[in-house]
Amino acid sequence: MKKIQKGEKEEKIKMTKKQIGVKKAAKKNQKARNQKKENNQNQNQNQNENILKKISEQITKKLKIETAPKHIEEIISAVKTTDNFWQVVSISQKPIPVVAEATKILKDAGFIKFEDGKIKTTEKIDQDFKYIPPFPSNLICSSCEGRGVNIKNIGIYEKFYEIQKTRPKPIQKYDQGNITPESTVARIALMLKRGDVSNKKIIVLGDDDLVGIALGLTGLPADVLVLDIDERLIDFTNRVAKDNNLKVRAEVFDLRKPLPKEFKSKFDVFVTDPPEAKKAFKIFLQKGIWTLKDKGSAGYIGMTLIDSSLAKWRELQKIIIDSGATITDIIRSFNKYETWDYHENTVAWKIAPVKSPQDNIWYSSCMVRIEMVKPPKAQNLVLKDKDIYVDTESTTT
Ligand code: SPD
Repeated sequence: MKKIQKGEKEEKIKMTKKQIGVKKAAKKNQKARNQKKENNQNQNQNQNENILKKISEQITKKLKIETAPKHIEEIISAVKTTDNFWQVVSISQKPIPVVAEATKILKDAGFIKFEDGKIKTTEKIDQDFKYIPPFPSNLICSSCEGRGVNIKNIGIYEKFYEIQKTRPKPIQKYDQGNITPESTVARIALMLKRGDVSNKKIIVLGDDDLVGIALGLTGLPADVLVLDIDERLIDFTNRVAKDNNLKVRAEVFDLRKPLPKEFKSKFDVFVTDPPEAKKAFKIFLQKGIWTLKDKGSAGYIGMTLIDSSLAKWRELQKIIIDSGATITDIIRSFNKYETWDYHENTVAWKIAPVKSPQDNIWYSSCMVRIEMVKPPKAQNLVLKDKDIYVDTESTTT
C-alpha cells in the first residue's frame, strides 16, 4: 500500500513538473507573441508618425505655412467625420491651402478618394490611422453652440432678426460675408457679460455684421459710431437707427486711410472683423487699439483659423501685447458666417481639390476680446490696396 502511494506520488511530481514545463513554454510563447505584436504596433506607430511628419513637412515647404503632424491628424479626423470639403475645413479649423494640399496628398497615398464632389475614406485610413477618431461634434453644447452665452435672454434677438432680413447683400469687392443674426446677438451678449456695453462709447470698424444696430437696440451704450466703406450699409444702419430711435451714428469711411485725429483715445470699446491678409489685419488691429482711451478699455476682434495660420496669430498676439493689451477671451467658432454668393470666384474655390457644394455654414471665426492693461500704444496707418485682402493664407475673398 505504502509502495503504491509512493509510486503515485512520484508520478504526480513528474506530472506537475511536466505541467509546469508546458505552462512555462506557453507563457514564453505568449510573451514572444506579445513582444512581436508590440514591435509591430510600434513599427506601425513609427510609420504613421513618419507619414504625418512627411506630409506636414511637404506642406510647410510648398505653401510656406507652418504645419505640424498634429494638424494632419486633425484633418484626418475631419475627413472621418464628413465627406464635404468645406466642412472638413470647418471641423479641422486649418487654413484652406493646408486642407487642400493635405487632402490631395492623402488621396494620392490611397487614404481617401474623391467621388462626385465628395471625400470618401478608404480601408487604409481606418487601418493605418485607427487611433484617430472622428470629431466629437456631440460634445458641442447644443443650446449655445459652444459660445457660452444665452442669446434669447438679452431681449433684442427677435427685433434684430426682423431688421436684418432686409440688409444689403454681401459683395466680393469689400470681402463681405456677414455672420448669422444669432452670432451678432451673441457678440452683444458677450460684450454685456464683460461689462463693455452700458454707458460705453463704442466704435465699430467695418460693420456688415450690423453690430452697431444690435448694440443700439439694447439702449445701453453712451454712443455707438459705425464706420464702413460701403454706402449701402451706412444708409441701412442710419435708416434703422432713425426709425427705431437708436443712439447709433454711421459714416462712410475707407478704413485703409488713417482715422481722423479726433478719434484718438476717445472710445471705451472697439469692435472689428477685419480682412485677414497679414498687413490688413495688423493695421486694423492697431487702429482699433489707437482709438481706445486707457487701461480697462476693450477690443472685440473676429479672427479665423481658416484664413490665418497659427504663425499669423502669433504675430498678431505680439502686436496686442506690445500695444499694452492682453487677451482675455478666445472663443472658437463663435462667429458663424452665412455662405456668400461669390464663393466660386475665390482662390479658395480654385485650390479646393474636390468641388464640394457649399450647402451649409462652414466658415467661422473665433471671438477674441482684448483689454488694455497699460495705456494704448498703437499706430494709425495707411493700408495699400494690394495688401488688403489676399495673402498666402487668406483665400476666401
Ligand atoms: N470673404 C468671406 C467672408 C469673410 C468675412 N470676413 C471674415 C473676416 C474675419 N476676420
